[in-house]
Amino acid sequence: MDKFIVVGDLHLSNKAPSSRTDPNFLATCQNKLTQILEASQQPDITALLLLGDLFNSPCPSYPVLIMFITSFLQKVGCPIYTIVGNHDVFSRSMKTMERTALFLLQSTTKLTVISPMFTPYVLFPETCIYISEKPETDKIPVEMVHELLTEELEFAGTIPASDYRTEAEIVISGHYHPGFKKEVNGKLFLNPGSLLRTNISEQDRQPYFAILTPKTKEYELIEIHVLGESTFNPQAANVIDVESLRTCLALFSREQVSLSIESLVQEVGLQNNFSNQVIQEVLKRLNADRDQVAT
Ligand SMILES: [Mn+2]
Repeated sequence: MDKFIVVGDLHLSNKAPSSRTDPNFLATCQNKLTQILEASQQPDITALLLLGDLFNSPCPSYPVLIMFITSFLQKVGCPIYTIVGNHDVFSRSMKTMERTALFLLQSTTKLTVISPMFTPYVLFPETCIYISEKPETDKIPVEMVHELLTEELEFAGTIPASDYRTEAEIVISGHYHPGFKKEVNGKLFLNPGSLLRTNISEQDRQPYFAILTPKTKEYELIEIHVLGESTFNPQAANVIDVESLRTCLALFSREQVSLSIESLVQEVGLQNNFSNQVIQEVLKRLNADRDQVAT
């Protein structure tokens, strides 16, 4: 029977978010991946599904890439599939895909990116996994999506599971870091939550990954071992999250955009749960740059 390991956003990086105190954040990332790797070695696991945002930026540093390839991609025995998250490409544009680490990995490792550009869908003995096309099949359709799907309407921009139109029997989603699970008219919605806690607001959240059996719609949430609350610095709640700021700037700075930069920054800030303080600081710095160019 098909059995998948389902993992939420990874956000791998060698720089710890400023609210975290990990002495070696890359080692923290590797520790989490090792727990996934060990679970994937169970004999009945058919595939490993990653729900996007593999890295914190479209082009992570080489130490991050090397760790991910040698400690994880090369060691996992089953097929690995992912979808494109908003952190995986620049300006949310698939046109920038060729400049990203995801493109490098799907060209050189066993990682397969399920996307209309590359692989419309994948067939397993009982299950098909797809992202945006309805495959001609009688298998159990499982949709992978990187959208702000939530149990109920949480804030502007979130999509309650009951409003989501899909042909799938099971929708597994990333992007919304707290995660959720819900059944709507017999369809299962499952988001195991992000693997790494990147914001101090998440310090009390227990990260999980899931083992899903599509045929029975059964799943098990497995706890990821964490180091505890000492991982976070409570003082950091009152300071600007420098890493979020860098990420927010990096996602836009290389692209030509025709819309107002203010509205785009607001949007990316909201979508990524950046604090208002970070958003305002990004706008201030962008305006300062603009003033400098003008003078
Ligand atoms: Mn994310």
